[in-house]
Amino acid sequence: MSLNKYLDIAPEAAAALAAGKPVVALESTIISHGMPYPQNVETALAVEKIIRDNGAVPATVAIIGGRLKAGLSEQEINYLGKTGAKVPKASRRDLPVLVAKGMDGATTVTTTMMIAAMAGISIFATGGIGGVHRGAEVTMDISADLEELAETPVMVICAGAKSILDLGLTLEYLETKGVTVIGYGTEELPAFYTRKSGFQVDYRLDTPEELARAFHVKQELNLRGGMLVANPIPERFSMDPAVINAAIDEAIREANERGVHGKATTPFLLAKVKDLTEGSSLESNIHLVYNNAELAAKTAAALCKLK
Ligand code: PSU
Ligand code: MN
Repeated sequence: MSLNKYLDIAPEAAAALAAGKPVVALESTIISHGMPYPQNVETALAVEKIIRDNGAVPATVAIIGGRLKAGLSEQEINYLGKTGAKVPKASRRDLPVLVAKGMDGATTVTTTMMIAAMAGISIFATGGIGGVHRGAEVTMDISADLEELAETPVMVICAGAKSILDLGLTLEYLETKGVTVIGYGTEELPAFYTRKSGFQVDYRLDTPEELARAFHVKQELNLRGGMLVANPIPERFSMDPAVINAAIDEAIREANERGVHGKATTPFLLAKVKDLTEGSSLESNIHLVYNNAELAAKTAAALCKLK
């Protein structure tokens, strides 16, 4: 089954979608650029298992050989993990050329939302989204993820955003674009490694059923765009804010010093923070993704019941 000549929906996901069963999309930048091998592959496979254990079918999204893939085989996940940062990070503007040239691409939140929507998948679990960078009033560095949330009908379940970004400006931008931001069990936007950021979200919802109902109403009202759910990292894996914030400040200082810009900025900052925290952040990163995968599977199941 294919709704688009460039799109391949994996058989398991296609069967689930055709039967009205829950499917959860996952991104691949987190595999190729977000974690080292082999933890990236182990995590990607473990996340798929968590989704299955919670009653949904996983569909990891990527571009392979110029094909838009909704659902990958274990070999394809292995390939993306081993090839790592040599797989080009693919945001919206990268898609046409990568596909035309038959290249690979690691999908960001933006392109994962796009491909999920093409495939008919409504729920997507990830770690953190891109946003408005600190200093954006000068650099204009604002992630395409925010525009995609405004346009594409997919619920993104994340652990908030890292304070490599300006979280206050990120929320302002989302408000301007009409994106509903929901805290899961919290009134505060979590900051990825920590449960708190000091910034309030629009709404607090407390169950997968409530999330599903809000998204369902958005669809029935024909409101375009997605919805952002910020699910705080479990307490026992959350980091000391002083440690993580010092690492982030240092990473931003180095990026400015070296003149890092454009699509390299986010990967540079993430890699630097990881180095500076000696991998203690990796464990947290892995567990917050697990936590989001579980919530996404339950929400996808609840959404199917409403249809
Ligand atoms: N933030 C994270 N981890 C990530 C990313 C962002 O904490 O892995 C990745 C996601 O794929 C996100 C992308 O969609 O980086 C945003 O990149 P940019 O800022 O260049 O739009
Ligand atoms: Mn950017």
